[in-house]
Amino acid sequence: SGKRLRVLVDMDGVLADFEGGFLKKYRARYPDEPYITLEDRRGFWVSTQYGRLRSDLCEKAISIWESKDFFIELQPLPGGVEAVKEMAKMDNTDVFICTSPIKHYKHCPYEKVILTRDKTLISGDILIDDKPDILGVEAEPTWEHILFTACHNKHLSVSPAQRRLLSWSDDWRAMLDSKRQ
Ligand code: UMP
Repeated sequence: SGKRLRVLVDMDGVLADFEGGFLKKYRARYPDEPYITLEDRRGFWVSTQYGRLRSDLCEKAISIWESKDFFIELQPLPGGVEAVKEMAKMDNTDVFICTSPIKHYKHCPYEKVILTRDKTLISGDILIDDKPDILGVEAEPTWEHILFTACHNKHLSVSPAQRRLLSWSDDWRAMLDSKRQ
C-alpha cells in the first residue's frame, strides 16, 4: 500500500569505479607523467585537479574517459549491483540509474544506461550521487540528494541537512524507508 518510491542511482563513483578505472588507465597510457593518488583527490572534476598539477595534464586526463571501452570496462564498486538488485525487488519501489554523459562523447552513450545532463529534471524521491552540487534548470528538484562518499568528496563538510551514504555497506534500506509513506 502507499505511494511508490522512486530511487535514482548515479553510476560513476556510485556503482562503477570511475576514479580507480581512470587512474589505472591514465598510469598505463602516461607512465612517465605525474598523477594524483586517490588519497589526494579533491573536487569532483578529475580534469580540473590534473590541470592544476600541470596545465597539459587536463587534456591527457580527458583523453582517458573519451577512449573506447573506458566506461564499459569500469569495475563495479563493492555491493552496488547487489543493492540495486535488492532495491528493484522491493515492493512499491522503482529504481533508475541516472547518469550524465561526458561533454564530447563518441562511445560513452553506448556504454551507459540512462543519460541526462540535467538530473533536476528527473523526478524521484531519492537521488544517490557522489557529486556534491547537483544543479540544473529545476530549482526545486523532487528528490532528496543523498551524497555517496567518494575519494573526492570525503573531506567536504556538507550542510547538516545533507545525508551521506558512506558506502553500499551503509544502511541504504533505512534511507529508502525514511522516504516511504
Ligand atoms: N567526468 C568528466 N570530467 C571529470 C570527471 C568526470 O567529464 O573530471 C564525467 C564522467 C561522467 C560525468 O560521465 O562527468 C559525471 O556524471 P555523473 O556522475 O554526475 O552522472
